[in-house]
Amino acid sequence: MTSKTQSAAHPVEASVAAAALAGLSAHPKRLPPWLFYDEAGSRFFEQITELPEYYLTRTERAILTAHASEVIVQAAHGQRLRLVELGAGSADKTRLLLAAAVAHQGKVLYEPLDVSSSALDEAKARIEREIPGVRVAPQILDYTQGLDGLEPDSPGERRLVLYIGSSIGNFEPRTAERLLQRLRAGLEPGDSLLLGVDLRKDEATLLAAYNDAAGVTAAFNRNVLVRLNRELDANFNPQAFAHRAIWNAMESRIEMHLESRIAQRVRLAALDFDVDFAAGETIHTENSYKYAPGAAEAMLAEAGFAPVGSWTDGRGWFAVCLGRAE
Ligand code: AVI
Repeated sequence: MTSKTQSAAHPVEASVAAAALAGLSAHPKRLPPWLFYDEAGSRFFEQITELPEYYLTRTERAILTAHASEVIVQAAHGQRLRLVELGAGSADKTRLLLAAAVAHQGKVLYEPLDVSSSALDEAKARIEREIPGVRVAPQILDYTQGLDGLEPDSPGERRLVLYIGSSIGNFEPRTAERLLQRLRAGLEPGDSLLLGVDLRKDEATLLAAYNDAAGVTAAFNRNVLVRLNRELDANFNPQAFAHRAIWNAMESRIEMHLESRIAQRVRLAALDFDVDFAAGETIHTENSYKYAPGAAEAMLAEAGFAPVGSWTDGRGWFAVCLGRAE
């Protein structure tokens, strides 16, 4: 967990302070994407998932609607299954898998892992109310550090870890590989991992998904500056930064940036730190990697998960891959 230090005005989250200081001192400037997800940012993200241009969520949901039972049967492999989710639950998509697990084995234990207890409490109340047969046991855990801290499987039980929603795509390939290896190290042979990844497709479709007509993604991107204003007593004018989404074909990723419309100096008072922007200078706020067909399966295999199944939609836009720990 992050520690808090005091500033004159209010407590400053040390991880936020460190990320802002390092990122805004770097060349080119950058901020890590986890900074998006304060309360307002999480709300913007929920709105993004419903945008007409943001095909990811509805495409993955369609895949799971068609194949949830198959996923559960394959993962269970004749044993009782227990579901762990990295993140506090992707709402209706998780629900499809939980309902399939209840249909398959009567009752199921569901353990969402997150760093924030409020997101977990909400997930627990909602899911237990809506799907009888599911017992929710939330765990406050930073899964990027591995799964130590989870109870081991009971005899006759297997674990299915859900890492859906293309969340892995926000990590650099090396970091993503290391994360999968860490997850594998925390599992027993026979346990499995379900990975949802976004696939490469035509540039116009990709760009539209990250540059929607209603401007929700732009607001999501700029919200990081609003957060720094609040938490670090900064004086960013968010409207003085343009939202930019670009397709980097070499790296196979969508990049999000905030581009300074003018030459300006911004003060982060809680850090006693001033930062200068030239007109047109950018802050790189996010990468969203798009995988070639077969790449996610290869990455799973590399981390020690044997391929069990891989499902996609009719257009081949998104893939959900199941790997079993060997
Ligand atoms: C959370 N993650 C998978 C989203 C993505 O598509 O990379 C975050 C996002 N950024 C802009 N729109 C959505």
